[in-house]
Amino acid sequence: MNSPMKLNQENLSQLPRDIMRPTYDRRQLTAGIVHVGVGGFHRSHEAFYTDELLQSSDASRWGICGVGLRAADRRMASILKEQDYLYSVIVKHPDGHRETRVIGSIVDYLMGCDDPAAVIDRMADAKTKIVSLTITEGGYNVDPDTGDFDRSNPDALHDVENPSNPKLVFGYLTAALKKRRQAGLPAFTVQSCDNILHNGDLTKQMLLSFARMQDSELADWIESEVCFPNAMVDRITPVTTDADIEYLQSEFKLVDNWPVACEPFRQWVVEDRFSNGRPKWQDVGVQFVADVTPYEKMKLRLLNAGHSVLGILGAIHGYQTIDECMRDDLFVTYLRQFFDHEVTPVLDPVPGIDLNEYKRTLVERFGNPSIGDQLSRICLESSSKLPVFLIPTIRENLSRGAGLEHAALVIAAWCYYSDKHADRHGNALEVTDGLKNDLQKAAKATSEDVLSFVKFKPVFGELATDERFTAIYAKMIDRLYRNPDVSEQMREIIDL
Ligand code: CS2
Repeated sequence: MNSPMKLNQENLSQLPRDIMRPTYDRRQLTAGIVHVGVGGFHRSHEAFYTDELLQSSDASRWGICGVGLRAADRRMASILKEQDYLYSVIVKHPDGHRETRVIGSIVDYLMGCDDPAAVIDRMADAKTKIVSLTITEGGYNVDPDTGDFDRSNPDALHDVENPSNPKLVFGYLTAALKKRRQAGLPAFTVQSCDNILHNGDLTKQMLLSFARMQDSELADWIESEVCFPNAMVDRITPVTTDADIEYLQSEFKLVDNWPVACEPFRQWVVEDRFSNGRPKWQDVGVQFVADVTPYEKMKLRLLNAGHSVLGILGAIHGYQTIDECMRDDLFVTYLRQFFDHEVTPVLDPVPGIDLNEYKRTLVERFGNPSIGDQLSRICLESSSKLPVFLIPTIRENLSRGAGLEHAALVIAAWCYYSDKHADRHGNALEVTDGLKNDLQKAAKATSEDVLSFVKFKPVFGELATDERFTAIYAKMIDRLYRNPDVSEQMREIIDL
C-alpha cells in the first residue's frame, strides 16, 4: 500500500488519476489579483473560476495572492504555504458522487498583521490589477444609524493616525492607492465578493469616507479612477470538516490539511466595470452584465434569506443541517410559501431568469444530502445578515400592506434563540455574533417589554414603530415563550 502523500507542487504529477489538477505552469502566473479574506468561499468560487480559466486557456496568466489581515488568518497562511498554496475542492453531488479537484490559482499569501508593508506594497505593485474582497457582511464598517462609514470605530481612528500600519481593509486600500497615485500607476479595481446589495457601491462609499478622513485629494482621485463593480456571488460552501480531510486520505492517500467542500452549482454575475483589465472569466461561465441589481436582490432575498429562515427556525427546533430541515415537509412548505408569498412579489424581473425555476433549484440545492451545511454556519453573525437578507423584505411588505408572517416568525424565533442560547429542548446552541451580548440583553428584556428585542435599533432600525408588525410579532413571542415548539406556529402560518 502506498504511503500518504502531502499535497504540494512536487507531488502534483503523482496524484491519483481521479483527481483533476493544474496542468498549466504555475510558475508563469502573475498575481494580478490580490484577494483579502481567503476562506472556504473564496477558494470554492473566485479562485475556482480562475483555476478553470487557467486550465482552459494557455493565454491566461492571472494568479491570486491571498491576504489575511488578522491573527485568526495565520492558520490558513501556514497551511497554504506548506502546500505551495495548493488545496483540494471536493464537489459533492446530490446523488453522493464526488469530484475532487486541486486548485492552483493561488500562488502566494501575505499576512497583514505581521507585515503590513508587504501587503500595501503588493497591492501597490504595478502587476496588481484587481483587489478582491470577501470580508463578510459585517466587515464593511457601516454605521447602522447613518448607513455611512462608522467613524467611531477605534480601528478606523487608529488607521487614520497610522497609515502605514492599518488594521481595516480600508486603511490598506487607501495606503496602496496613495502609493500608486504617487508612482503614476493606474488604479486597481476593488471587487467585493460579499453578500450585500450593491456590494461594489457600498465598498466605494466606505472607502471614500475613510480616505476623506486622511487625504481629500487622494479621495477625489480614488473616486474618479477606481472601479467598484457590483456582483452577485453564489456557491454553497459549508465549513470544512474532519471528515473531508479524512475522505482525501482514505480515498486518495492525499494529505491536505484544509480542503474545501462545496455544491456543484456556482454563479457569478458581475458588472463589467474594471479599472485596469480583468481575466476573461466569461470563458468559464461568469456573466457580465450592465446592471446586477435584480440578480443580487433575487439571490440575497431568496437564497440567503431562505437559509436564515431554515437556519433560525431549524436551530430552535433541534435540527443541525439545512438538508435535515429539507427532509421535513413542514419546513419545505414553509420555505416555499415564504418564497412565493413574501419574497417573489417584492423582486424585480430578472433578465434571463425564470423565478419559478430558480426557486425550484434552490429547494433542490438546499436538499442536497451530501452537503451537510451546518445551521451553526448559517446562524453565524445573524446580526449582520438579517438586515441584508430578511428585514428589507419585511419592510417592503409592510409598505405594500402585504403578508409578512413567515418572516416575522423568524424574528420572534431569533429573539428566543438570542435569549436562551438553546433549542426548544434546552440543548445549548453556540452563538457566534459580534453583537451577541447586546442581542442577548435585548432579548432577555422580553419578559418586561415584549418588543424589547426589535427595539434594538442597530439591527432593526425603526421596525418596532410599525404597529402592524408589532401586533403580529408580539403574538408570536407570547406563544413561543409559552411553547417553544416552533413547528406549531409554522403549521398555523402555512394554513393561513
Ligand atoms: C449563507 C451563505 O452565510 C449564509 O447565511 O446563506 O453563506 C450562502 O451559503 C452563500 O451565499 C451561497 O452562495
